[in-house]
Amino acid sequence: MLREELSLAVQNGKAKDVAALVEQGLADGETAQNLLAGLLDGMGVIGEKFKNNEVFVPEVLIAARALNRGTGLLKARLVEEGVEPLGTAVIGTVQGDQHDIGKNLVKMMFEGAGLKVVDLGVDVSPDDFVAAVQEHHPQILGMSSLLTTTMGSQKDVVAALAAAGLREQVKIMVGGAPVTQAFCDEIGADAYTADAASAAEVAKAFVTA
Ligand code: B1M
Repeated sequence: MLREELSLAVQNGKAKDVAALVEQGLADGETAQNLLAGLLDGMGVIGEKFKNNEVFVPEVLIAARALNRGTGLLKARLVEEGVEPLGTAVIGTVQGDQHDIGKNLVKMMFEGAGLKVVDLGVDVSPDDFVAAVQEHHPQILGMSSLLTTTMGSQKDVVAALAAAGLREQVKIMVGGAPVTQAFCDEIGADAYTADAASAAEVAKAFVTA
């Protein structure tokens, strides 16, 4: 019941209601894990609707803000309960590219799917992607490019990972408006998805395989 209420509050982007429900749940002795499940259910529904063009970027951002309010309150308790993230993803917008709205959506959807995300931000060089893989040992490396002039940097990152002997340690996911499945295949990445919700589904499948 509370799980459904939490899910609906996230879907409706009601951050205050999410906070109140989480606090009520914790006071009533609910586990943080169960409360988190309600939050993730809500983001799952939004992700699906976003994919089907039933909701758009603003609704996703508002739902994500509500989700983050809830996970912020649960963080300490989840650590106490020993809840581990499903896996880790390092993501960033490639070198020369400042666009981050799509990348931020991917981050939110990844977090909504239960992944820990290390966000490298924008204008990330191949060396910085490599360093992040060495430091965080992610299962997933996600790159976003919005410019035809920067998408080639995704290829450089794949090559830099190979040169560092790290290529087989991560699944490389690519996306962004000019990126296509054919380009993904050409540069030797592991997955292309057209939208953030599909990216989260694929990432979850990779880490739970
Ligand atoms: Co720029 N821009 N921009 N821009 N901008 C575009 C991309 C452009 C198509 C506009 C146009 O000319 N029609 C064009 C690119 C042309 C091209 O290369 N083919 C362009 C240009 C040229 C430029 C500048 C060069 C302009 C200039 O200065 N002359 C400049 C470049 C700066 C730089 O990066 N070095 C520039 C700057 C900017 C702003 C800073 C003003 C701003 C960015 C603000 C920001 O991001 N914080 C901006 C914006 C907002 C846009 C448009 C209008 C919107 C992009 C966007 O956020 N879309 C865009 C035109 C348009 O698309 N209508 C445009 C919404 C977002 C949710 O979509 O990021 O595609 P998107 O993400 C999608 C999918 O692609 C996917 O998931 C999301 C949906 O769920 N996805 C992934 C994204 N990453 C993924 C990763 C994955 C999987 C899926 O796996 C890891």
